Amino acid sequence: MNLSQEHLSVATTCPYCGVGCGVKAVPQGPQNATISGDAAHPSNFGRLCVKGSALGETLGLDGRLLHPQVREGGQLRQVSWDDALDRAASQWRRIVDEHGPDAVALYVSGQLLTEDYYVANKLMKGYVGSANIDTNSRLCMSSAVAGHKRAFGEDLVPVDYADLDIADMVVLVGSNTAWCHPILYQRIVRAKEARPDVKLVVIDPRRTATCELADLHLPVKPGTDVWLFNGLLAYLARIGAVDPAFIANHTQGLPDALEAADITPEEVAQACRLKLEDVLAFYEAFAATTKVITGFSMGVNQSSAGTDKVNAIINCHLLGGRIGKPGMGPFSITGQPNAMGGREVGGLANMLAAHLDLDKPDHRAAVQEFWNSPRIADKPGLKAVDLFHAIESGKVKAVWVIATNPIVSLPDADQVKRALAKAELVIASDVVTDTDTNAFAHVLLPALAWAEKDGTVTNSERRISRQRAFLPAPGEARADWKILADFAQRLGYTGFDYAHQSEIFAEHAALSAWKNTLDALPRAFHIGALASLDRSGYDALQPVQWPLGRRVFADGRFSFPDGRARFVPTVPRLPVNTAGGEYPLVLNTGRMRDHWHTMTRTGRAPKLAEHTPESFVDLHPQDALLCGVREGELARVSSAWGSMVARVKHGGGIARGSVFVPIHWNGQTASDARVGAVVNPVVDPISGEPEFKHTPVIVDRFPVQWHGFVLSRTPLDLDMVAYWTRAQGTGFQRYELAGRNRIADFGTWARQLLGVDDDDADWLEYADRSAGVYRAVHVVDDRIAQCIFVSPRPDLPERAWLAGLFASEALTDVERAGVLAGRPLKQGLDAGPTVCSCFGVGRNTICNAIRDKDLKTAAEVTACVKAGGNCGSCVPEIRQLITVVREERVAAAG
Ligand SMILES: Nc1nc2c(c(=O)[nH]1)N[C@H]1C(S)=C(S)[C@@H](COP(=O)(O)OP(=O)(O)OC[C@H]3O[C@@H](n4cnc5c(=O)[nH]c(N)nc54)[C@H](O)[C@@H]3O)O[C@H]1N2
Ligand SMILES: Nc1nc2c(c(=O)[nH]1)N[C@H]1C(S)=C(S)[C@@H](COP(=O)(O)OP(=O)(O)OC[C@H]3O[C@@H](n4cnc5c(=O)[nH]c(N)nc54)[C@H](O)[C@@H]3O)O[C@H]1N2
Ligand code: SF4
Ligand SMILES: [Mo]
Repeated sequence: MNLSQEHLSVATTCPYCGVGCGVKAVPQGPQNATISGDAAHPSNFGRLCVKGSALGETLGLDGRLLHPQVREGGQLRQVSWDDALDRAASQWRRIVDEHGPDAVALYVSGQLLTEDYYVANKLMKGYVGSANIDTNSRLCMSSAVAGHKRAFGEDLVPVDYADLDIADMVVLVGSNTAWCHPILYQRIVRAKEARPDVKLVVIDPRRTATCELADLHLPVKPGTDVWLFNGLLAYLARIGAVDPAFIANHTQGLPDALEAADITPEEVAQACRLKLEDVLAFYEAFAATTKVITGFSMGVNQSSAGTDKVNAIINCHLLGGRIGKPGMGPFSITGQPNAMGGREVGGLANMLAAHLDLDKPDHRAAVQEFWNSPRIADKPGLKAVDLFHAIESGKVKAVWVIATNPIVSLPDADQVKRALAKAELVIASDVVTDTDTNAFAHVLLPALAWAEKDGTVTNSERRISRQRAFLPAPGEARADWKILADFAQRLGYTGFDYAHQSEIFAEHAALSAWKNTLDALPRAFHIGALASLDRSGYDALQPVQWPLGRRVFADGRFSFPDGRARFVPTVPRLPVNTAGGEYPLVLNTGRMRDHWHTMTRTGRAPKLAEHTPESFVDLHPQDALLCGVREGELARVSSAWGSMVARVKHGGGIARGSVFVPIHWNGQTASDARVGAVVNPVVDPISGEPEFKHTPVIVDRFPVQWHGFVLSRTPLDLDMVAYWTRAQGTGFQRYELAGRNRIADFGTWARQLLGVDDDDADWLEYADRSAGVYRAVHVVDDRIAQCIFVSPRPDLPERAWLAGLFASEALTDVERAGVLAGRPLKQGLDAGPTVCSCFGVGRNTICNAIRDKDLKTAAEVTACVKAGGNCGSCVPEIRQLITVVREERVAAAG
C-alpha cells in the first residue's frame, strides 16, 4: 500500500480462519478493494496467507443474494423485507403456539460476528424459551469446549500466540497447521529458524505439508490418540517427570487418571501402529522439555472419543505443571474466525451466555435477570446432528439456518436434505443465492458479507478484533443482527431495539461482568471494562485480549469452586464404526490449502482455484490396486450412509487402509463430490461432535467412456454429462468432465454441450475418431470463447497454458494451431499447474528454474522465481519439487 492510500485504508479482520489476522482494505470503487496485511495487528504483524491475500477477488456481486425472497410453488420470488419477515415471523409464531418453543430452532455459525451471535442466542434462550440453538461449532470446537470444561471448569484456552515464539517444543496433534492456520505455522517456522533446537512433532495419520519441517512425524493409526497420550502420562509419571507441588496445590484426580492410563510404550506402539523408537523419542523429548505447547484441532475434536482426546492431552500438561506459564500449554486451535466469540456468547445448545451454564439454576436466574427476559430455557437444546434428526421426524418444524451450509457440512448429509425437505418452515440467511442448503429455503434473507459487515470477532488466542465495513451494503442486504432483531420485534419481544452493533457489544461486555465476583458467579471471561465503550470508542477499538491484562491460569487458579484443575480419566476406545467386511477402508476428510469450506467465497477467486481445481480421493497405491482403481481415473467412495465420486490420486501421504477426501466440493461445484453424504453421523457422547475423520468405506471404479475438459466464458448445460466439476478461472469457468455415453458425432455433441448453435461460428476442430480424441476451439471476435478436449483416457493437455489464452485479445494462428495440437507450439509457454498462488507461479516454471539454475533450497527458488515469497504456504511443495528434480537427476545419471 502506498502512503497516499494509507488514509483511505480500513483496518479489519480476515473472515477465514481462527488465526484472526488483521487486514487493511483500501476501497477501489463500490465492489473492489486492495487488501494487505495489517502490520499493527498483533496476531499477524502484517502477514497474510494466500486465502487472506486473495480476499480482493471475492468481493464482486456475481451470485450475491441481494434481495429477500420467498418460495412459492417451488419458485423463489423477490419480496420486500417486510413481506419476508412477516411471513417468517407469523409461521414461526403459529408453530410455537401450536407445538411449543421446542418445535423451532436456530442453526447458526462461528462465522457470525459476536454481536449477531449474541442476539441469536438471546432471542432463542431468553425469549422463545428454548435452547434449540446450535451452531456449526458443534462440528468443530465442541469437543475442545467439553474437554476444557471438564479439566478447568470453564472453556479457556491457556496459550497466546507469542508463546509459540518462546516454546522449545511444539506438538501438533490432528492439525494441518501449514494449510489451515498458515500464519501461525509460519510463526512456528520462524521460531525454529531462529532457534534450530526447537522441536516440532506432528501427530497425524497422514503425512501432511505440516510434517515438512517436523523433527518427528507420528503417523498414528486413526482414532488412537488417547492411547498415545495415556502412554505419555504413564511414562512421565513412571520416570518422575512430574511437578508434585503443582499437582498437590492446583489439581485433583491424578490417581484415577493414572489408573485409566496404565499402558506401556510397547503397548502404545502396537495400539497406535507406530515404531516403538518414535513413541519413545516423543515421550523423552516431552519429558526433557519444560516449554511445550500441544496444539490440536480437528484430528482431535472430530472423533467419537474427541473429548477424551482433549483431556488426555490436558492431563499430560497438568502433570508437569506445563500450563499457565510463558511458552507452554495445551492449545486448542480454533477453526472459524469467530469460533471463540460464539463460545463467549454461549451459542451452543448446552451453554448459556457469558460462560454461564445452562444446567445451573442460579446461572439461569442471573442471565434472565440481566436480560429482563420473559423466560429462560431450562434444559439443553438439541445438538446439531440430533437437531436435524428431530426435523426429519417432525418434532422440530421450523429451522432458521444462518451463515452455514449444513447440506454440505453435516455428516450423513443426505439425511439433512430429507430433514429440510420435510420441515414446515426453513429460513436461510446467506450472502450468496445458490447453495445446496438455500435450495431448500422457504424464506431466503440477504445478509451483509465480510466487506460490508461491522462488529467484533475473537480469535484462537482470545483476542477481540473489530471487523470494519469498507464497502457499501449492496442491494437490500442487512446485518445478521439486524435481521434477527427485526424478527424478534415482530414476535412482540422487547429487548431488541438496538440502534447500532456497538450497543449489543456493550451489553455483551456488561453481561460478562454481571455477578462475576469470587463470591457470586466467577468466570475468567470478564470484559466488563469494555462495557462502557460508546460508539466512537467501539469504532476505534484496538485488538484486545481477554482476560484483560493477565495470563490465563497464571496464578494456578482454575474455574472450579475449589480452584483446582481436574485430571480426567480417559479410558481408550476405538471409533464406533471400524473398517472391515463390506467397508474395508477408513475415510478421513479435511481441508485444502486454498479453499474455505463449501467454497461460496474462495470458489470465486481464480487465484485460489488453481491449486486444487477438482476434488479427489487420495489413497495408497496398493489399496488402489485392490479396489481396481487407477490414479487419474474416477472412483466412487461409498459408505453405509451414502456415496460420492472424485478423481483418484496418490499424494504419497496416506497409509494403507485409509483414504482422504477434501470437504469443499458440493452440489454447486461438482456433480457428485459432496463427501458429507458419505460421512457417518456417529458423535462423541459428551460433546456431540461428529466423527468426521473416521467412516468405513469402500472405493470402486466409476467407469466412464470418455474424459474431457472445457474452458468456457459462458456456462455449460451440465445435464448432458455424468461427471462434472467446475472451477473459477480468470475470465472463464473450467469444467472437468467425464461421460458414460458413447459419443457418435463429436462435433454435434460438443456444440450442443457448449451451447454453440450458430452454423457460422468460428469453430475449429480436430477429431481422431478411431482413437476417440477430439479437440475444438470456439473463437468469438478473435478471442478464445471456449475450448473442449476429449479423450478415452484422463491424459489430457495441461490446462494452465490454455487458461492463459483467455487473457489475450486476439488468438494468433500459432495459438489456434496449438489448441488443436493440444500443446503450446512455442517452447516454454507451459507454466504447469499453479504451486504458488500468491504470485501465480506454476510447477513447470519452478522445476525448470531448479534444473537450469541448480537451485538447492526453497529460499533460492523464491529469489529466482518469487514462488514462496509471500505467505510461504507453498514452501513445503517447493521443497518437494527440489527433491523430485534431484531424484530425476539421480535416475537419469544411474
Ligand atoms: N485452508 C483452509 N483453512 C482452514 C479452513 C478451511 O476450510 N480451509 N477451515 C478452518 C476451520 S473451520 C477449521 S475447524 C480448521 C481445521 O484445521 P485442521 O484441524 O488442521 O484441518 P483438517 O484438515 O480438518 O484436519 C486436520 C488433520 O487431522 C488429521 N486426522 C485425521 N484423523 C486423525 C486422528 O485420528 N488423529 C490425529 N492425530 N489426526 C487425525 C487429518 O489427517 C488432518 O490432516 O481449519 C480452519 N482453516
Ligand atoms: N466431512 C467433513 N465435514 C465437515 C468438517 C470436516 O472436517 N469433514 N469440518 C466441519 C467444520 S470444523 C466446520 S467449521 C464446518 C463448516 O461448514 P459450513 O459452515 O457449512 O461451511 P461454510 O461454507 O463456511 O458455510 C458458510 C455459509 O454462510 C454464508 N456466509 C458467509 N458469510 C456470511 C455472513 O456474514 N452472514 C450470513 N448470513 N451468511 C454468511 C456462506 O455463503 C456459506 O453459505 O464444516 C464441518 N463439516
Ligand atoms: S491465516 Fe490466512 S485465512 Fe487465517 S486469518 Fe490469517 S490470512 Fe486469514
Ligand atoms: Mo471448523
